[in-house]
Amino acid sequence: MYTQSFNVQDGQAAAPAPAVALAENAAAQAKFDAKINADDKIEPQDWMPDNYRKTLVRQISQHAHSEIVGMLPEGNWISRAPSLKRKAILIAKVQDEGGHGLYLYSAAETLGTSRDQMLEGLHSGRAKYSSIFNYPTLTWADVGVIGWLVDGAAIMNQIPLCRCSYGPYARAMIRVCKEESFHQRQGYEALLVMMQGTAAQKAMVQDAVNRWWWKCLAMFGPPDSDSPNSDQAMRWGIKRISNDDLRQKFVDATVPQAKVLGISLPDPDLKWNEQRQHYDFGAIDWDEFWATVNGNGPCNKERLATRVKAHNDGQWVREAALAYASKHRAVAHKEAA
Ligand code: BYC
Repeated sequence: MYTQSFNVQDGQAAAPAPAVALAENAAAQAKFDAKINADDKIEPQDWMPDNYRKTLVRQISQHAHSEIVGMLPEGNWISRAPSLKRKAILIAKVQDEGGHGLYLYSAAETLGTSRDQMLEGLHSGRAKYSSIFNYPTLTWADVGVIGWLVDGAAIMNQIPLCRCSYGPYARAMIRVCKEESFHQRQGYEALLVMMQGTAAQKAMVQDAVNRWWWKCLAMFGPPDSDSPNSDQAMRWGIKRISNDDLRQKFVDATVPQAKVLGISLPDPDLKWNEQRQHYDFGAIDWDEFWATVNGNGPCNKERLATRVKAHNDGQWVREAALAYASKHRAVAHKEAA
């Protein structure tokens, strides 16, 4: 299990007197602030304020949970993919999402919270994961739309996280973003092919876009005015761009892609604003968003039940791995003796 300080030895000196401890804390805080102001990275062995650590564990573990729960809606289509090529691509994509979860759990573990603790939070329903994965994937077009829009929104949110002030998270995000970029393109390409197909295929794409568009806009989180965590996270360099600004960037980038695809986006208020040099868009249904975040979306219960079952079914694998490791340790001990 990782601790805050990898380099602290057992049997350290007794705790310093309160006045000394206060001065040490102030010096550590000043060093931390200087690093943040200089845009340097904070590393696991560095001193950090408790709330910085808590915020990171919250965000990174939620992110990790989102990746592994995010495997489920698309995983549903692996056995029904329309060709061998699409099946191979989808298997690779879903596997990548599992990998992202693992990098992110590892990054969060460097802050002193174990993977078991994080998974317990997910399985008990206490921890959050992205709202977007609580909606059903009704047709094959949903798989393409998830790649194009959901992964597209994820990249928009995650590119700035490559510059996050916490080193292990920032470094994990570099690899995640490279893979997400492939995910987005494969989704868009799958839709481009469907849009050259029959009228029924085109209608299927349009229907999937209609169902996912608003959910993707909500994915960026509540408006800045209702986002309790944003200000402090921005000051700490964890978040670099606000929820609303990312949402706007996503809309501006996606409208031209929709035109190339030949579909319409389901928003009568969507129009270019010459003065702002951005697209205006309609109101998001935040009541629906909060209901979903709070466990009452169409698939919340099913998603959690599937995750819990997968975890329980994997118990024997974890036990076997531990038994194998301890057997190896015993052999190594015997050889060294
Ligand atoms: N869903 O103060 P705010 C993926 C919560 S995975 C649920 O703005 P913050 C992919 C928020 O946690 C996509 N909850 O919070 C995988 C907070 O509640 P708590 C996941 C949400 O943290 C497979 C409260 O609302 N990406 O891309 O500053 C296949 C107030 O919000 C949501 C990440 O996790 C939501 N959509 O900002 C395909 C990226 N939005 O914790 C794709 C990393 C907000 O105070 N995370 N909440 O109880 C972030 O960038 C930030 O955490 C967020 C929220 C922008 C999501």
